[in-house]
Amino acid sequence: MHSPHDTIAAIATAPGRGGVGIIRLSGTQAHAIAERIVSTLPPIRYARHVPFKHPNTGALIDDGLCLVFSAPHSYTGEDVVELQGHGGPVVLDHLLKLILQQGARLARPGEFTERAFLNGRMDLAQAEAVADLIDAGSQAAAQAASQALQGVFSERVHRVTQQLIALRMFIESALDFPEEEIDFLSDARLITQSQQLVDEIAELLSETQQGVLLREGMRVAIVGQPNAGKSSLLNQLAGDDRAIVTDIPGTTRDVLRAEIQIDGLPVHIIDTAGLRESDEPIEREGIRRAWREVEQADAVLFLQDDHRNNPDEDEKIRAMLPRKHTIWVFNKIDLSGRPAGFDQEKIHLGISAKTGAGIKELRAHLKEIMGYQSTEGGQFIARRRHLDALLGAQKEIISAHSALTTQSAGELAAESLRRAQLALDEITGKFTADDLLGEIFSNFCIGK
Ligand SMILES: Nc1nc2c(ncn2[C@@H]2O[C@H](COP(=O)(O)OP(=O)(O)OP(=O)(O)O)[C@@H](O)[C@H]2O)c(=O)[nH]1
Ligand SMILES: [Mg+2]
Repeated sequence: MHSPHDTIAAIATAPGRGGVGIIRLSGTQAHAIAERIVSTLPPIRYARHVPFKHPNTGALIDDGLCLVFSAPHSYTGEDVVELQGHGGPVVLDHLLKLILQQGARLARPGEFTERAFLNGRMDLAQAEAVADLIDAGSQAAAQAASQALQGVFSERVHRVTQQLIALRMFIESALDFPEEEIDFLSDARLITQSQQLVDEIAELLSETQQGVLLREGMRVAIVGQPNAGKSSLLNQLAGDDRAIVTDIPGTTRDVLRAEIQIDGLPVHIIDTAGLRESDEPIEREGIRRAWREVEQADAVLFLQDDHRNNPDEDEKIRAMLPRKHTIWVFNKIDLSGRPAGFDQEKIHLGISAKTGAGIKELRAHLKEIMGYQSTEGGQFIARRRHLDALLGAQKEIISAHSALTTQSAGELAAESLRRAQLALDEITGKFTADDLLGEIFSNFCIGK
């Protein structure tokens, strides 16, 4: 078993060749082990250029900067050393091997950050933001991850928690005086506080939803009859010849994906096999997969050929589509003459996957249906896990509010608030199961 007291080491820079390669050590033995490699450690927090030598033979392996940090003032909160040498895989591996021979253990993925969390250097939401910053797929996502890392999200959760505790204490003190309980509980201040809490959690939820969107993006499936122009639309949106386009119906058999960005929001566009009756096994499998994508999508583009249409078939497909965000898109308007963009009722959208007409409106609409606002500076990144915890807390807060307002049931309200608090604590990791922690950190890269 790995002990939290082991000294751990890993190459912190990306694998492959690079100008600089960094090895990081953390733990009680970090200073002693590094000293055997660099002979004399530089003073704490001073960069010094030193030779890196074999501890037994004294042979020169590399040279570079050595940086020393002392607990608790380091990333992990432990003694830390960074050796910054040349970024070649052979030399870094050699150095790492020597460090491991001196008693360090190879760090697991995310173990440095896990230690930072366990040592109270950051809370769980901030630790997750470290990974999200590294994995960010767009500038907007990176910016939002950086906000969460600074603690913007945690601070918001903390504020709601404080409000919740204040309300809970108010109610619990009322319960201690049963003869006055009813008066206490109908106190206008109490109701106002409880209402504020309901509003506050709703606001936090909607900001968190935006944060999850920025991290995960939105899934948009394109479906329709063969030859409607689905693959052409994928190519048009991706700005690339991603999918094969021919005038043969049934060209696309498999599911194809392209990732695009709309104002920094990642959008996964999914092209599918044309929907029709078919006896051909490969095509049937493609159609089955198309329906699976429809189920998982956040929005569906139901594409119809506006030039050579086949309304009966389209009607059959329409009847099977889910009610969720389905956009009726009429393609090939360069042939049919329909105007580009939405009609008056904002139900039918005319586009041409060939000329690009109407595509701007389509992009704007996708952004709109996800409720995504791109300009907010304070937006933080978030995960589905956070959203689930907030939804759980919201449910409890709403039942507490109704217990207070409609039944004057203080005990019920207090119990709901207690459960809401536990749900909120899961976000920052004050109260989180070990296996969840393991799952979160194992998704990090090694060396972070
Ligand atoms: N004029 C015109 N032709 C288009 C447009 N979009 C697609 N086409 C043509 O329509 C034919 C079918 O296009 P695809 O993109 O392959 O259609 P699909 O829906 O992917 O077809 P399957 O994969 O067979 O289901 C091709 O010949 C395209 O060039 C358009 O907006 N205008
Ligand atoms: Mg196709």
